[in-house]
Amino acid sequence: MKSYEVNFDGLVGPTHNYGGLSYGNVASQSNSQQSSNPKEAALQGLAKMKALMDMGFQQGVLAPQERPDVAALRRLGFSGTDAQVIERAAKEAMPLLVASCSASSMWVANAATVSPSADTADSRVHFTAANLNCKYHRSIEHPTTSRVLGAMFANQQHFAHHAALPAVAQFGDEGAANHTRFCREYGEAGVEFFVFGRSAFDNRFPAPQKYPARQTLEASQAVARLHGLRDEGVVYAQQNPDVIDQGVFHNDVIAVGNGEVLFYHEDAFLETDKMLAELQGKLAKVGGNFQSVCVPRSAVTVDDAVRSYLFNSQLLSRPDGSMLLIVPQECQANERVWTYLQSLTSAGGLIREVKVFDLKQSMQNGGGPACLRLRVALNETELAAVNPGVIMTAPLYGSLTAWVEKHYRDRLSETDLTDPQLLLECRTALDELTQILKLGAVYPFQIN
Ligand code: SUG
Repeated sequence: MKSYEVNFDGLVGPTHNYGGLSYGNVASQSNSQQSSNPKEAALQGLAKMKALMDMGFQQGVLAPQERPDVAALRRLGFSGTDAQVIERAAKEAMPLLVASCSASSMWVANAATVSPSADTADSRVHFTAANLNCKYHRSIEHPTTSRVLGAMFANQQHFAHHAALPAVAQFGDEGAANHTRFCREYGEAGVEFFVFGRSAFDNRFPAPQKYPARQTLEASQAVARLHGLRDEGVVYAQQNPDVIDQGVFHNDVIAVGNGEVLFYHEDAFLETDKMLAELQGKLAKVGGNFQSVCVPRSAVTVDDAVRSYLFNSQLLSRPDGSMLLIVPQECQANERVWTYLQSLTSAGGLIREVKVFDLKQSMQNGGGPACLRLRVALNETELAAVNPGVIMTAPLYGSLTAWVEKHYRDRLSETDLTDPQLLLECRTALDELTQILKLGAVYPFQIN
């Protein structure tokens, strides 16, 4: 049976803004307070989805969330009508209002961890929503994420959904951004690679000194257990704490994998040789030939990687077996990174082509091409069981573009977030979106 890697991209929400909310994420910190352009952000994301679809890849779309999250503000003690809740939060606790307005659910690589059916004990595709509890503005995403994923992958015969892990730092889980899967064919058993930043219970693992390590070993292990993965099909590795302290807040900022290939920076991991040997050995047991492409620090520094998002790229398999790398424009702007990419593609290795996308609106918050997509490997039967409303087609691209043009503002500053009208605009837009994507009622305002 045929199998595919389907990229579900997060549609940027109408409140996309630069809140400076993510300590440890250099771009989020340095662009704080700038005004944003939500319309441009959403159109840039849609253009990437359309381009990948046009290149013949399977492409889906994941809906944004209701913001400002008035229910979250109510849980923090703000009361009255929705407009009063927003006005009171604006007056008394602006940082909480900003957090409740974040469109951060667009970075769907953090929405969940997904294990394909070929890896799991019950042969279903498993999803665990990420608790994202390192940052308040992200910790409020998972209830709606679970409902949206439930509406997209609604067939219980093929899809199993797990609630987010307990919402404490010891189980900090950032989803697929710290998870990669190696395999020969997408429909065959593979090796799932979990990268953690620290251990919550075992102090033999070093931790970063400056910035938070968002993913714990214990969270990754819990996800592997929930998904029913075999020990032989799992490899855990620790991210180098020094690179976390240089702004590598997720593993997908310093490494990307696909098929049998891991593309990574020399400084990405601890005990790299041991890790590579384990990946090689375990993939060989399921018939795969693990290959790695290491980018030396002499060619590209960690700082270059953080600024350009070279590794936050999409590594895609083409029908002839070669690979294509989807990178953000910032890679072209960095001379060392661009020189490296030229030599990589001309070397005649596996990665033959680089395609550049303008994702500046998302990049300014630390979200590149890979952050914007959640990969779900599906066989033909499973793909047919996905809600067809969320699979990208030319007409859907047209509808979504028109929807963005109709509902989104082209400028948003912090003061605009205090305007209760923004909530109404967002709800009107999302109500229409659930009809376009055939999701049913998934948002708090549609349910309560
Ligand atoms: O969690 N930025 C996100 C970026 C997530 C990128 N995802 C992956 N690497 N997979 C984060 O730090 C910034 C929001 C703001 O500052 O307004 C933010 O949440």
